[in-house]
Amino acid sequence: MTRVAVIGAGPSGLAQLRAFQSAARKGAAIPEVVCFEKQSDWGGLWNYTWRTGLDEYGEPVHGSMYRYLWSNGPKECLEFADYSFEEHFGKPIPSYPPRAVLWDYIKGRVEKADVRKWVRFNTPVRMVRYDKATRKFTVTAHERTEDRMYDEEFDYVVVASGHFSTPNVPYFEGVKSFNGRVLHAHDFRDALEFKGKDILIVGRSYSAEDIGSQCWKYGAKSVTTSYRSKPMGFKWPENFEERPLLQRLENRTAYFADGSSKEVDALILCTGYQHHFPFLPDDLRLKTANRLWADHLYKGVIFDQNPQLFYIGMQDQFYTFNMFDVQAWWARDVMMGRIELPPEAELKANFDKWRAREESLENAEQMIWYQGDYVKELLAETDYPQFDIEATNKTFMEWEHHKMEDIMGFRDHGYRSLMTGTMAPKHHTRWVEALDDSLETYLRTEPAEATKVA
Ligand code: FAD
Ligand code: NA7
Repeated sequence: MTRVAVIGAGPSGLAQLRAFQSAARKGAAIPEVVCFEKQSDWGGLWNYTWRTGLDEYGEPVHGSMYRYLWSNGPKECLEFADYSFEEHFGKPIPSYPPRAVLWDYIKGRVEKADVRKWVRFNTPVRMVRYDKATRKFTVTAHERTEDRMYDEEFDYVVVASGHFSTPNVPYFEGVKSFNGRVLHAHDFRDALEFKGKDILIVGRSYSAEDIGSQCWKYGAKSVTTSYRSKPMGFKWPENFEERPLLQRLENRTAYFADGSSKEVDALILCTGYQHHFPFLPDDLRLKTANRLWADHLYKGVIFDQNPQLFYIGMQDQFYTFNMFDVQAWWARDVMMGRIELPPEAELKANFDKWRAREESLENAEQMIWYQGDYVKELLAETDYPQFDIEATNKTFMEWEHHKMEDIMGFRDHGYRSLMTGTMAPKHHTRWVEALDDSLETYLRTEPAEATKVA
């Protein structure tokens, strides 16, 4: 029997499990699927952990998510086409759910699909090898609760281990003797730690924007962000500012490229992540920067040096959950022989076309249409439920517009579901005032006393 190994049970790996289960439900004979997950539960980054550094088994902690995180884009743009928010929650909910609500939604679909039995938890993959003669992979896995390592053979491997977990940590002069706290976004957990403090953030992307906004919301005295390329350019509140790149630190003073300086209590490096696959040898390992068209992936999914190896969710992301789904459905159909791969030259030409267009992109709007078009290309080739990509793009445009209008208020907006047509209700509490991010509080239709935690 054909065997498929899926590495990781985050949104990407779960998309792969659901893709196979959906084919089975429609009567197809599917391969045996084994999913290896190093954490004790599924959901990937959405499964919050308080741990940082190493976990209880000495493994690097995967989680980069923090408390009070609310979706940074409208839920309408990531909604599964085969499992709506309304189906899961039994009612329409507002557009920017906190982490726990999204985790619940992700879990709901795979619980319904009954695929937990395919997942081996607490089991990091240590190594994958490919044998050219047998055309099989050997996966070495480590079951941590019994501390047992074993090998198994597979015909296909799907890498869905995420790429926002291993931090990129640049060096800044003087950081060794800085007299405050220094951390990377990966280890950030609770904004209340920075209440009353002057914080400095390096970076200008999602983590910088969101961790900065969080710290501000939870009472930081001031937030200074420092950019390498260009400012984020939002209309920040009074005690929130952007400065050019940090040059050096001396005791508690930070010096910037424009010659200015500021006393700060903490330095949070929001400097991105590395695609890091310590369990893959040279001939199977994806090496790419975080970009919309990743290197070495035909159709954004198949490894260019081995068509039995797939990578899901390795792009930089505007689209997330439903893009992973479309990729997983597509990969499934290749593995099941439903999609016949075109000759290599054609795949290469397709790759070059997307790469050339990627290199011409100038702004977020173009990037969103680009990723939308990519999703559309794969969607047309599978039986994943069709959904309106143009309308999704337009929702992203509204989101961008709302952010430019009011960076601390954009999450108060609601959007129409592209899957059910229902308009999202307004949340009972403005985001800046909603300090309790629990699922129970979010799903209430009225504000409650419990919205105050600090
Ligand atoms: P992950 O969620 O990272 O899951 C990968 C899984 O693989 C994990 O469970 C991990 O334990 C497992 N794994 C890793 N290595 C191994 C191994 N060797 N063996 C076995 N298992 C392994 N997206 C949005 O749409 N909206 C948001 O608001 C949003 N906010 C974000 C906030 C933060 C701080 C970060 C870091 C990302 C955010 N994202 C957001 C993007 C996020 O990447 C996706 O939503 C999604 O989690 C990606 O899914 P994934 O399955 O590809 O990766
Ligand atoms: P991103 O989106 O990869 O952004 C990384 C940021 O780090 C970006 O602004 C970079 O600056 C900056 N960076 C990287 N190296 C340096 C150095 N050496 N000096 C200064 N600045 C640097 O990562 P994020 O963590 O923000 O977002 C990842 C995901 O988490 C995302 O999908 C969200 O949904 C949540 P640049 O822009 O190149 O000038």
